[in-house]
Amino acid sequence: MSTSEVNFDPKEHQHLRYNPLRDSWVLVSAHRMKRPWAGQVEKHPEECIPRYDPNNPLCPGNTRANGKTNPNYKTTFVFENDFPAIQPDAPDPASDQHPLFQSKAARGVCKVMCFHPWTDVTLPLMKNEEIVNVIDKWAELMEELGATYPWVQIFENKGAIMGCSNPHPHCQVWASSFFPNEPALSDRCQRAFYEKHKEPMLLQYAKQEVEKKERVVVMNSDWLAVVPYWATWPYQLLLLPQRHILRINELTTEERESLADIMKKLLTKYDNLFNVSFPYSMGWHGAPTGLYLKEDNSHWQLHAHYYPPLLRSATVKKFMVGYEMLAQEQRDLTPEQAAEKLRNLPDDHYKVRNGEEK
Ligand code: H2U
Repeated sequence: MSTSEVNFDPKEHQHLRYNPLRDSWVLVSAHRMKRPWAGQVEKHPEECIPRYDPNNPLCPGNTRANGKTNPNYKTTFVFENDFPAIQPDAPDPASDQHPLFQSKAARGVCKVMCFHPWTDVTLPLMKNEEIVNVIDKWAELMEELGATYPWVQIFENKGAIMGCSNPHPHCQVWASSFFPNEPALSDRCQRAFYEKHKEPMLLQYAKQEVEKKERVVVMNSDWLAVVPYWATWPYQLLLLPQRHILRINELTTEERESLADIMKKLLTKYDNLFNVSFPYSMGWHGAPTGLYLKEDNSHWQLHAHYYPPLLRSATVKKFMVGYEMLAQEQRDLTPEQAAEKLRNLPDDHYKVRNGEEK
Protein backbone atom coordinates (compact mmCIF):
# COMPACT_ATOMS: atom_id res chain seq x y z
CA MET A 1 0.00 0.00 0.00
CA SER A 2 1.36 3.42 -0.85
CA THR A 3 1.66 5.84 2.10
CA SER A 4 -0.75 8.31 0.43
CA GLU A 5 -3.65 5.81 0.78
CA VAL A 6 -3.30 5.63 4.56
CA ASN A 7 -4.63 8.27 6.98
CA PHE A 8 -2.04 9.47 9.45
CA ASP A 9 -2.60 8.24 12.99
CA PRO A 10 0.00 9.45 15.52
CA LYS A 11 -0.58 6.30 17.61
CA GLU A 12 0.22 4.06 14.65
CA HIS A 13 2.60 5.99 12.44
CA GLN A 14 6.03 7.12 13.47
CA HIS A 15 6.67 10.82 13.02
CA LEU A 16 8.83 13.69 14.21
CA ARG A 17 7.72 16.45 16.60
CA TYR A 18 9.40 19.80 17.12
CA ASN A 19 10.54 20.95 20.55
CA PRO A 20 10.44 24.77 20.36
CA LEU A 21 12.25 25.14 23.71
CA ARG A 22 15.30 23.25 22.48
CA ASP A 23 15.05 23.77 18.72
CA SER A 24 15.25 20.01 18.23
CA TRP A 25 13.10 17.13 17.04
CA VAL A 26 11.89 14.00 18.77
CA LEU A 27 10.99 10.75 16.97
CA VAL A 28 7.61 9.42 18.14
CA SER A 29 7.13 5.71 17.47
CA ALA A 30 4.05 4.70 19.47
CA HIS A 31 3.58 1.44 17.57
CA ARG A 32 6.60 0.12 19.49
CA MET A 33 4.44 -0.19 22.62
CA LYS A 34 2.92 -3.26 20.93
CA ARG A 35 6.18 -5.20 21.27
CA PRO A 36 5.37 -8.70 22.63
CA TRP A 37 7.78 -8.42 25.56
CA ALA A 38 6.27 -5.18 26.77
CA GLY A 39 6.63 -6.22 30.42
CA GLN A 40 4.04 -5.99 33.12
CA VAL A 41 3.22 -3.57 35.90
CA GLU A 42 5.14 -4.80 38.90
CA LYS A 43 4.98 -3.43 42.39
CA HIS A 44 8.36 -2.09 43.38
CA PRO A 45 9.56 -3.47 46.70
CA GLU A 46 9.78 -0.20 48.63
CA GLU A 47 12.30 -0.09 51.41
CA CYS A 48 10.99 0.84 54.79
CA ILE A 49 12.12 4.39 55.46
CA PRO A 50 12.22 5.49 59.12
CA ARG A 51 10.78 8.90 60.04
CA TYR A 52 14.03 9.74 61.83
CA ASP A 53 17.39 8.07 61.21
CA PRO A 54 20.19 8.99 63.65
CA ASN A 55 22.72 8.34 60.87
CA ASN A 56 21.08 10.48 58.19
CA PRO A 57 22.94 13.81 57.83
CA LEU A 58 19.79 15.54 56.54
CA CYS A 59 17.62 14.83 59.61
CA PRO A 60 16.99 17.51 62.26
CA GLY A 61 19.57 17.61 65.04
CA ASN A 62 22.07 15.37 63.19
CA THR A 63 25.68 16.16 62.35
CA ARG A 64 26.65 16.51 58.68
CA ALA A 65 29.85 15.51 56.86
CA ASN A 66 31.54 18.84 57.66
CA GLY A 67 30.94 18.46 61.40
CA LYS A 68 28.12 21.03 61.58
CA THR A 69 24.94 20.10 63.43
CA ASN A 70 21.53 20.69 61.86
CA PRO A 71 19.03 22.65 63.95
CA ASN A 72 15.88 20.91 65.13
CA TYR A 73 14.06 22.35 62.15
CA LYS A 74 10.27 22.09 61.97
CA THR A 75 9.55 23.14 58.38
CA THR A 76 12.20 23.57 55.67
CA PHE A 77 15.96 23.74 56.26
CA VAL A 78 18.57 25.17 53.87
CA PHE A 79 22.31 24.60 54.21
CA GLU A 80 25.42 25.06 52.07
CA ASN A 81 26.27 21.80 50.30
CA ASP A 82 29.27 20.28 52.06
CA PHE A 83 30.50 18.92 48.71
CA PRO A 84 29.70 21.81 46.34
CA ALA A 85 30.25 21.42 42.57
CA ILE A 86 30.68 25.19 42.29
CA GLN A 87 32.35 27.37 44.89
CA PRO A 88 32.45 31.18 45.18
CA ASP A 89 36.16 31.55 44.64
CA ALA A 90 38.28 29.95 41.90
CA PRO A 91 40.99 31.65 39.83
CA ASP A 92 40.40 32.47 36.15
CA PRO A 93 41.86 30.01 33.65
CA ALA A 94 44.60 31.38 31.33
CA SER A 95 43.19 33.76 28.71
CA ASP A 96 45.42 32.80 25.75
CA GLN A 97 43.45 29.87 24.41
CA HIS A 98 43.33 27.69 21.31
CA PRO A 99 39.78 27.64 19.84
CA LEU A 100 39.61 23.89 20.42
CA PHE A 101 40.75 24.06 24.03
CA GLN A 102 38.67 26.82 25.58
CA SER A 103 37.82 27.22 29.23
CA LYS A 104 36.13 29.90 31.30
CA ALA A 105 35.81 30.83 34.95
CA ALA A 106 33.01 29.14 36.91
CA ARG A 107 31.95 30.38 40.32
CA GLY A 108 28.87 29.97 42.44
CA VAL A 109 27.23 28.41 45.46
CA CYS A 110 25.41 25.10 46.02
CA LYS A 111 22.72 24.73 48.65
CA VAL A 112 20.65 21.81 49.84
CA MET A 113 17.08 22.35 51.02
CA CYS A 114 15.22 19.82 53.15
CA PHE A 115 11.48 19.97 52.49
CA HIS A 116 10.32 18.56 55.81
CA PRO A 117 11.75 17.28 59.12
CA TRP A 118 10.47 13.75 58.42
CA THR A 119 12.41 11.35 56.20
CA ASP A 120 9.39 9.16 55.39
CA VAL A 121 7.37 11.81 53.51
CA THR A 122 7.55 13.05 49.95
CA LEU A 123 5.93 16.16 48.45
CA PRO A 124 2.66 14.43 47.45
CA LEU A 125 2.25 13.14 51.01
CA MET A 126 2.87 16.55 52.56
CA LYS A 127 0.05 18.95 53.50
CA ASN A 128 -0.66 21.83 51.10
CA GLU A 129 0.60 24.40 53.60
CA GLU A 130 3.84 22.44 53.99
CA ILE A 131 4.32 22.51 50.19
CA VAL A 132 3.68 26.29 50.29
CA ASN A 133 6.60 26.55 52.76
CA VAL A 134 8.81 24.85 50.15
CA ILE A 135 7.61 27.22 47.41
CA ASP A 136 8.19 30.25 49.67
CA LYS A 137 11.74 29.07 50.32
CA TRP A 138 12.36 28.52 46.58
CA ALA A 139 11.19 32.10 45.98
CA GLU A 140 13.39 33.43 48.78
CA LEU A 141 16.49 31.66 47.44
CA MET A 142 15.76 32.88 43.91
CA GLU A 143 15.54 36.45 45.24
CA GLU A 144 18.65 36.16 47.40
CA LEU A 145 20.98 34.31 45.02
CA GLY A 146 19.51 35.90 41.89
CA ALA A 147 20.58 39.32 43.16
CA THR A 148 24.13 38.50 42.06
CA TYR A 149 24.15 35.23 40.08
CA PRO A 150 22.79 35.15 36.49
CA TRP A 151 21.37 31.65 36.89
CA VAL A 152 19.85 29.96 39.92
CA GLN A 153 18.93 26.34 39.25
CA ILE A 154 16.43 24.84 41.66
CA PHE A 155 16.18 21.10 41.08
CA GLU A 156 15.00 17.94 42.78
CA ASN A 157 16.43 14.49 42.08
CA LYS A 158 13.99 11.97 43.44
CA GLY A 159 14.71 8.26 43.79
CA ALA A 160 17.92 6.26 43.69
CA ILE A 161 17.30 5.54 39.99
CA MET A 162 17.87 9.29 39.39
CA GLY A 163 21.04 9.38 41.44
CA CYS A 164 19.42 10.72 44.59
CA SER A 165 21.74 9.78 47.43
CA ASN A 166 19.40 10.33 50.37
CA PRO A 167 15.73 9.37 50.94
CA HIS A 168 15.09 12.50 53.04
CA PRO A 169 12.82 14.83 51.00
CA HIS A 170 15.09 17.54 49.64
CA CYS A 171 16.16 19.51 46.61
CA GLN A 172 19.27 21.38 45.57
CA VAL A 173 19.90 24.94 44.48
CA TRP A 174 22.98 25.77 42.43
CA ALA A 175 23.65 29.43 41.63
CA SER A 176 26.31 30.08 39.00
CA SER A 177 28.31 32.93 37.52
CA PHE A 178 27.59 31.43 34.07
CA PHE A 179 24.36 30.83 32.11
CA PRO A 180 24.19 27.00 31.75
CA ASN A 181 23.53 25.30 28.39
CA GLU A 182 19.90 24.17 28.83
CA PRO A 183 18.40 27.49 30.01
CA ALA A 184 20.66 29.42 27.60
CA LEU A 185 19.23 27.39 24.69
CA SER A 186 15.71 27.88 26.04
CA ASP A 187 16.42 31.63 26.32
CA ARG A 188 17.47 31.82 22.66
CA CYS A 189 14.42 29.84 21.52
CA GLN A 190 11.93 31.89 23.56
CA ARG A 191 13.54 35.14 22.42
CA ALA A 192 13.37 34.16 18.73
CA PHE A 193 9.69 33.17 19.10
CA TYR A 194 8.86 36.42 20.91
CA GLU A 195 10.54 38.53 18.24
CA LYS A 196 8.62 36.73 15.51
CA HIS A 197 5.19 36.34 17.16
CA LYS A 198 5.19 39.24 19.68
CA GLU A 199 3.97 36.94 22.43
CA PRO A 200 5.83 34.77 24.99
CA MET A 201 6.06 31.26 23.53
CA LEU A 202 4.91 29.41 26.61
CA LEU A 203 2.02 31.75 27.25
CA GLN A 204 0.65 31.01 23.79
CA TYR A 205 1.45 27.32 24.28
CA ALA A 206 -0.52 27.23 27.57
CA LYS A 207 -3.54 28.86 25.90
CA GLN A 208 -3.44 26.33 23.05
CA GLU A 209 -3.15 23.36 25.41
CA VAL A 210 -6.08 24.58 27.55
CA GLU A 211 -8.18 24.70 24.37
CA LYS A 212 -7.00 21.38 22.95
CA LYS A 213 -7.17 19.54 26.34
CA GLU A 214 -5.72 16.26 25.02
CA ARG A 215 -2.35 16.66 26.75
CA VAL A 216 -3.61 18.29 29.96
CA VAL A 217 -3.05 16.14 33.04
CA VAL A 218 -4.28 18.54 35.69
CA MET A 219 -5.06 22.26 35.82
CA ASN A 220 -6.51 24.96 38.06
CA SER A 221 -7.29 28.63 37.52
CA ASP A 222 -3.60 29.64 37.77
CA TRP A 223 -1.62 26.59 36.63
CA LEU A 224 -1.47 23.94 33.95
CA ALA A 225 0.40 20.60 33.85
CA VAL A 226 0.70 18.97 30.43
CA VAL A 227 2.67 16.19 28.83
CA PRO A 228 4.24 18.54 26.30
CA TYR A 229 3.60 17.92 22.60
CA TRP A 230 7.36 17.37 22.20
CA ALA A 231 7.92 15.27 25.37
CA THR A 232 10.85 12.88 25.24
CA TRP A 233 10.55 11.02 28.52
CA PRO A 234 7.44 8.79 28.61
CA TYR A 235 5.64 10.69 31.39
CA GLN A 236 7.44 14.03 31.15
CA LEU A 237 5.46 17.02 32.40
CA LEU A 238 5.61 20.74 31.85
CA LEU A 239 4.11 22.79 34.68
CA LEU A 240 3.40 26.41 33.88
CA PRO A 241 1.37 29.37 35.06
CA GLN A 242 -1.49 30.66 32.91
CA ARG A 243 -0.53 34.31 33.34
CA HIS A 244 2.76 35.85 32.24
CA ILE A 245 5.27 35.37 35.09
CA LEU A 246 9.03 35.65 34.67
CA ARG A 247 10.38 34.21 37.91
CA ILE A 248 9.21 32.10 40.85
CA ASN A 249 9.65 34.96 43.36
CA GLU A 250 6.95 36.94 41.50
CA LEU A 251 4.20 34.48 42.47
CA THR A 252 1.41 35.93 44.61
CA THR A 253 0.28 34.25 47.83
CA GLU A 254 -2.74 32.79 45.99
CA GLU A 255 -0.53 31.49 43.16
CA ARG A 256 1.76 29.79 45.66
CA GLU A 257 -1.26 28.08 47.23
CA SER A 258 -2.61 26.98 43.85
CA LEU A 259 0.89 25.80 42.86
CA ALA A 260 1.08 23.66 46.01
CA ASP A 261 -2.33 22.24 45.11
CA ILE A 262 -1.40 21.31 41.53
CA MET A 263 1.99 19.92 42.61
CA LYS A 264 0.31 17.66 45.16
CA LYS A 265 -2.18 16.49 42.51
CA LEU A 266 0.31 15.80 39.73
CA LEU A 267 2.82 14.11 42.06
CA THR A 268 0.03 11.94 43.51
CA LYS A 269 -0.86 10.86 39.98
CA TYR A 270 2.81 10.09 39.32
CA ASP A 271 2.97 7.85 42.43
CA ASN A 272 -0.35 6.19 41.52
CA LEU A 273 0.84 5.28 38.01
CA PHE A 274 2.92 2.29 39.13
CA ASN A 275 2.08 2.35 42.88
CA VAL A 276 5.57 3.48 43.70
CA SER A 277 7.23 6.67 44.93
CA PHE A 278 7.76 7.93 41.38
CA PRO A 279 11.35 8.90 40.57
CA TYR A 280 12.17 12.00 38.54
CA SER A 281 14.42 14.97 38.07
CA MET A 282 12.55 18.24 38.14
CA GLY A 283 13.62 21.83 38.03
CA TRP A 284 12.45 25.41 37.57
CA HIS A 285 13.31 27.57 34.60
CA GLY A 286 12.55 31.29 34.70
CA ALA A 287 14.07 34.46 33.33
CA PRO A 288 17.78 34.81 34.14
CA THR A 289 18.85 36.97 37.07
CA GLY A 290 21.96 38.88 38.19
CA LEU A 291 23.03 41.26 35.44
CA TYR A 292 20.01 40.12 33.36
CA LEU A 293 17.63 41.68 35.92
CA LYS A 294 18.16 45.03 34.18
CA GLU A 295 17.30 43.63 30.73
CA ASP A 296 13.94 43.07 29.07
CA ASN A 297 13.10 39.38 29.57
CA SER A 298 9.48 39.53 28.36
CA HIS A 299 10.14 36.50 26.14
CA TRP A 300 10.43 34.31 29.24
CA GLN A 301 7.66 32.42 30.96
CA LEU A 302 8.30 30.63 34.26
CA HIS A 303 7.93 26.84 34.04
CA ALA A 304 9.01 23.60 35.68
CA HIS A 305 10.15 20.48 33.84
CA TYR A 306 9.53 17.02 35.27
CA TYR A 307 11.64 14.27 33.71
CA PRO A 308 10.70 10.82 35.09
CA PRO A 309 12.62 7.80 33.77
CA LEU A 310 9.99 5.05 34.16
CA LEU A 311 8.34 3.58 31.06
CA ARG A 312 6.27 0.44 31.65
CA SER A 313 6.41 -0.34 35.35
CA ALA A 314 8.10 0.52 38.61
CA THR A 315 11.13 -1.39 37.41
CA VAL A 316 11.19 -0.85 33.63
CA LYS A 317 12.74 2.45 32.67
CA LYS A 318 13.25 4.26 29.42
CA PHE A 319 16.89 4.23 28.41
CA MET A 320 18.19 7.31 26.60
CA VAL A 321 20.95 5.34 24.91
CA GLY A 322 21.85 4.09 21.40
CA TYR A 323 19.77 6.07 18.92
CA GLU A 324 19.05 8.85 21.43
CA MET A 325 22.75 9.38 22.17
CA LEU A 326 23.93 9.02 18.62
CA ALA A 327 21.10 10.33 16.45
CA GLN A 328 18.12 11.95 18.22
CA GLU A 329 15.64 11.52 21.02
CA GLN A 330 12.90 8.92 20.54
CA ARG A 331 9.80 8.00 22.51
CA ASP A 332 7.36 5.11 22.44
CA LEU A 333 3.83 5.97 23.62
CA THR A 334 2.49 9.31 22.35
CA PRO A 335 2.33 12.33 24.70
CA GLU A 336 -1.48 12.19 24.33
CA GLN A 337 -1.56 8.55 25.49
CA ALA A 338 0.68 9.38 28.46
CA ALA A 339 -1.48 12.39 29.40
CA GLU A 340 -4.68 10.35 29.21
CA LYS A 341 -3.19 7.66 31.44
CA LEU A 342 -2.05 10.18 34.06
CA ARG A 343 -5.27 12.21 33.86
CA ASN A 344 -7.43 9.15 34.55
CA LEU A 345 -5.50 8.07 37.65
CA PRO A 346 -7.10 8.67 41.05
CA ASP A 347 -6.44 11.95 42.86
CA ASP A 348 -5.97 10.27 46.22
CA HIS A 349 -2.58 8.76 46.96
CA TYR A 350 -2.33 4.95 46.91
CA LYS A 351 -0.60 4.99 50.31
CA VAL A 352 -3.47 6.95 51.85
CA ARG A 353 -5.96 4.59 50.18
CA ASN A 354 -4.07 1.53 51.47
CA GLY A 355 -3.75 3.01 54.96
CA GLU A 356 0.07 2.87 54.61
CA GLU A 357 0.56 6.55 55.37
CA LYS A 358 1.78 7.09 58.90
P1 H2U B 1 21.27 14.30 46.30
O1 H2U B 1 20.66 13.19 47.04
O2 H2U B 1 20.35 14.86 45.23
O3 H2U B 1 22.62 13.94 45.79
O4 H2U B 1 21.48 15.52 47.32
C1 H2U B 1 22.04 15.37 48.57
C2 H2U B 1 23.10 16.42 48.70
O5 H2U B 1 23.40 16.60 50.07
C3 H2U B 1 24.39 16.03 48.00
O6 H2U B 1 24.67 16.99 46.99
C4 H2U B 1 24.76 16.86 50.20
C5 H2U B 1 25.43 16.06 49.11
O7 H2U B 1 26.62 16.68 48.69
N1 H2U B 1 25.22 16.50 51.54
C6 H2U B 1 25.87 17.42 52.33
O8 H2U B 1 26.07 18.55 51.89
N2 H2U B 1 26.29 17.07 53.56
C7 H2U B 1 26.14 15.85 54.11
O9 H2U B 1 26.55 15.60 55.23
C8 H2U B 1 25.48 14.78 53.34
C9 H2U B 1 24.96 15.15 51.98
